[in-house]
Amino acid sequence: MSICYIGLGSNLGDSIAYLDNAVDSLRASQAITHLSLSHFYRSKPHGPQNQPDYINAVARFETSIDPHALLSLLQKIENNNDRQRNGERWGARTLDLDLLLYGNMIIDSETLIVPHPYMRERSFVLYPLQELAPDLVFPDGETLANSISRLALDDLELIKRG
Ligand code: A4P
Ligand code: MG
Repeated sequence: MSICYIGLGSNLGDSIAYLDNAVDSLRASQAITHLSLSHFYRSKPHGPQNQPDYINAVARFETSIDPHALLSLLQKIENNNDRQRNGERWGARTLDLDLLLYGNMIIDSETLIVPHPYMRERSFVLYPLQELAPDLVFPDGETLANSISRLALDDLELIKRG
């Protein structure tokens, strides 16, 4: 069993419903156990600005499938939630599932880079991650507390749900 963290994001359609759907699919998967979920946050798009605000969250779970099989599962869930790939990098999307961390592994293959290369620059990743794992240490030895201290909370807005 490995402990994994994924980032969930959406900025098209009913974003909260897409994130809820993704979590339901993960919980229903035989390959995944012990899932816990951060709060949802709203933020301005990083990258191209001509797109709607994002809703983001982070999930932690345990799995015994290998990282590339997990990536395939995440992409299947994206596709089942109306994800269209139009080739534009960092463009608007109904659902984006990024594999942030897989245990303590460092992976650099053609289809998968772990830890996710931009995660430490993104407040919409690190703040929800901190809710789930305040004492987390990255595979290179840096603590989450240290990387988060370099980041501004900037425009991150906690979403209150009923
Ligand atoms: N890939 C490599 N490593 C990974 C990984 N660790 N997790 C490959 C997931 N995928 C990984 O991804 C393109 C390819 O990356 C995949 O085929 C996979 O083999 P994609 O999801 O098709 O395309 P993308 O998401 O547009 O590209 P990318 O570079 O993954 O973008 P990001 O990093 O996902 O950024 N602003 C806010 N506020 N909130 C956001 O969530 N997200 C993005 C997208 C930009 N700005 C944002 C947000
Ligand atoms: Mg992505």
